[in-house]
Amino acid sequence: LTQDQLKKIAAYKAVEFVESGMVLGLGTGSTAKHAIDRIGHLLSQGKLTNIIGIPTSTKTHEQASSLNIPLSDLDTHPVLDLAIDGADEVDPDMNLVKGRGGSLLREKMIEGCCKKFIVIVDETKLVDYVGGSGLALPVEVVPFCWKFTAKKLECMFEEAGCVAKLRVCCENGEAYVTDNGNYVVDLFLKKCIGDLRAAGDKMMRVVGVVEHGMFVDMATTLIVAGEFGVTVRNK
Ligand code: DER
Repeated sequence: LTQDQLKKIAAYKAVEFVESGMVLGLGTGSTAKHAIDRIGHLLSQGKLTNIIGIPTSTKTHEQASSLNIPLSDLDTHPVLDLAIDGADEVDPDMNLVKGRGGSLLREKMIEGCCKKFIVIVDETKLVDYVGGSGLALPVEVVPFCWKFTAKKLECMFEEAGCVAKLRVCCENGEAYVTDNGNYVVDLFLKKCIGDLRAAGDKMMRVVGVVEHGMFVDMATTLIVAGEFGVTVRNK
């Protein structure tokens, strides 16, 4: 099975938890895309009714609109029944790294308001500890003096061998701009940063930081698709 087929299996499994009448947080990324496609299909078949979607990005908003999923926002629905979203990394305590798709702020806002947050991944996303994969730990920052903010973050996690890099659009080398008009500084860590909540709180004290991509103690259910099948684990 390819990675995308595994993502689809995990996504479809998560949609089994969707009930008619729910207000749903719709995630962003290639795994969540499969879940949104599935929800749209079940709505078109009348197998699901009265669903309201709260999209976590303009990209998801466009996909859900094209599938005729009724959409709304947090101002209208401050409490959601269920959110389904992917993740870049998942540790044994179901803490996540998210944001490599650039949508972490709206994802964290929306997924923080859900009674249930189902994370859907293929097995390659499982890690022993967050930030240890050597891949990006995204931090959304204001564009104003982003270098100053990036340097502050780099120094803050010096003992973890932190290197901060501005995320650029591959095409033109320009800074990537989020749906919220901010930049993303990716932190590359060589060692574990210890207590994730404490590390996240430290990051948030840097004034130019808007939000970080560690989702600590937010997921309630983890669905993993691997070569030996799909597992569902509740927190
Ligand atoms: O950017 C994000 O937060 C995405 O949800 C990401 O974490 C998962 O993306 P993927 O499903 O394309 O791997």
